[in-house]
Amino acid sequence: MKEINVLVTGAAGQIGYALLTRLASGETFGKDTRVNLNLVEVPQVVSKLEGSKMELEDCGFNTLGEIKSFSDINEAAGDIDWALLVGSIPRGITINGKKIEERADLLKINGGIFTEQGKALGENAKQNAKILVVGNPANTNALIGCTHGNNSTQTWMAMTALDSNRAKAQVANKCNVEISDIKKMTIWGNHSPTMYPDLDNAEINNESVSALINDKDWIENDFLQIVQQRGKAIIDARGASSATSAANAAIDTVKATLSETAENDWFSAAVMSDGSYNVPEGIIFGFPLRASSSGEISIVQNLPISEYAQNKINLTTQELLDEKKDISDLL
Ligand code: NAX
Repeated sequence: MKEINVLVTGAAGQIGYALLTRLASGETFGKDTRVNLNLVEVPQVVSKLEGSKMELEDCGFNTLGEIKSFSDINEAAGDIDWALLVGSIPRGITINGKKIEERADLLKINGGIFTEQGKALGENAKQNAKILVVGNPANTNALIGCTHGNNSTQTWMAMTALDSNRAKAQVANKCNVEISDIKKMTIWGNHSPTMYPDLDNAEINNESVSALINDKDWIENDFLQIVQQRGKAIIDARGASSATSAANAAIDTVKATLSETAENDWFSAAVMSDGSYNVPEGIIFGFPLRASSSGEISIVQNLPISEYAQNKINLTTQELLDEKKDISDLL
């Protein structure tokens, strides 16, 4: 059997719980690949990982390799092929008697975590490691991690696949088609309510989804609002944030990079901007992406962008530039 080493931070959290079985079952990396898991948690919680380990063993997956628990990212990062950085400090938590509500405070606290994680992965993970940041604020956390990783052969991404899947679900409902009929969904920008899900360039049977729907009001109001606010709607209904769907999106992102992207499709994730589509370099931005057979990721070029879409892209760009300014001392 082949072997792959996967690191998951926040492994005892709710997304971590939903994620681990799907990483280990053979579904993600294939039935011929044994998955070694390095699970990382804060020291107060790390003992809970013993329970996750027992459950994984009890699943009886042939593909489950060695499971190790860590509270030190430097020890955990050795020889890692894939890192899923899920752990972060949520808005609303009280630290040293202060409730963390402001975006700037949240960015700074998480920035500290991602500085350390970036350094550890840059120095100790494999040279071709891929790193997916799920923990919010995901794009800016990834920017901090990537900067401190300082390793040009590793690939950092922030997750927008959940937004892409949410957009596809709404379109499938509206157009009465299967999810798999919907191709080329792009989430431009930040994983936040300013993200822009692009239906002009998404396709069903090679036809533009926005042309097919032909209902500007639904696209610009109902659809956009539902997708951008879906995370909040789930918190309101469930009393907890998205977990199964977030774990599923992380798995989708990993799988999307493991083989060459189909000619008639692409996938969504945020990567370091190289100036494509006039997005300033040096921010982690949601783009349409393709993977090559050797696992290299590139930004799909030359898509038409309407004036309406450009305005939305400008808004989400500005938000990421503002976030970058808030953490400039950490870069
Ligand atoms: P939980 O609070 O259930 O779990 C987070 C876990 O991370 C906790 O067990 C905590 O101890 C751990 N943790 C905190 N700091 C850590 C560190 N420095 N090293 C290792 N572990 C650490 O949250 P959960 O619902 O699992 O969500 C995790 C993150 O995903 C949150 O930041 C959340 O906002 C974010 N999300 C991102 C999404 C995306 O699409 N990018 C969607 C879902 C989710 O909201």
